[in-house]
Amino acid sequence: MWKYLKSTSNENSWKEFENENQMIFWGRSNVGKSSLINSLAKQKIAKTSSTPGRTKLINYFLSDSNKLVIDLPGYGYAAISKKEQEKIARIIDFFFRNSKAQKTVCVLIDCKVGFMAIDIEMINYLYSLNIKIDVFITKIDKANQSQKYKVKKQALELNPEINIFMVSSIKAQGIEDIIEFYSL
Ligand SMILES: Nc1nc2c(ncn2[C@@H]2O[C@H](COP(=O)(O)OP(=O)(O)OP(=O)(O)O)[C@@H](O)[C@H]2O)c(=O)[nH]1
Ligand SMILES: [Mg+2]
Repeated sequence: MWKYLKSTSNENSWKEFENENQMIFWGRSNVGKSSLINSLAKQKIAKTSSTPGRTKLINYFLSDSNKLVIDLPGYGYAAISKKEQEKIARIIDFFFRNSKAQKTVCVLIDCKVGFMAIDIEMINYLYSLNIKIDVFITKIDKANQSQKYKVKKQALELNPEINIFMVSSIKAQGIEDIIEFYSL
């Protein structure tokens, strides 16, 4: 059984989890981060919404195998106030720059939309901090073959060795592969 640990906007919250091996979910707002966590957990443990900007805090969970899973607020959503966006960006940047924990950032990309300029910007930022990323292509239930092919190609152009997972949280496709690969 996965466990919900805490939701916080405290910029030092990560300090108590420094010894954990972390799996961090990040991506554009509304891409399906919280939904994927619920599918992996097989319970509604993370808050989701059809309105972008749902996750505003750093959310910590523990998987079945006691791996720390972190759900971050999404980026690229202009409709929350500039002040709030800046506050969120500052907390996330502080965390990425200072936490020395073993971490994999799973960058989620909507299969129908593909990589946008802001995704590339965030990925380059993570690379500049020497943080390893894997790519999760979401909402594959809504995409056609050519969209799937195109987004996979874009990911491989970024890095030919990158780990790519194709998922649908709604249809539970690709979920077991992720659980197995990350030993969740
Ligand atoms: N068709 C389809 N819709 C999905 C899938 N995963 C998520 N959604 C929908 O996408 C919307 C956003 O999902 P969330 O999981 O809240 O997205 P998020 O990335 O956590 O968004 P923020 O917290 O705002 O950053 C919801 O309406 C979900 O039902 C999927 O696999 N397929
Ligand atoms: Mg969310």
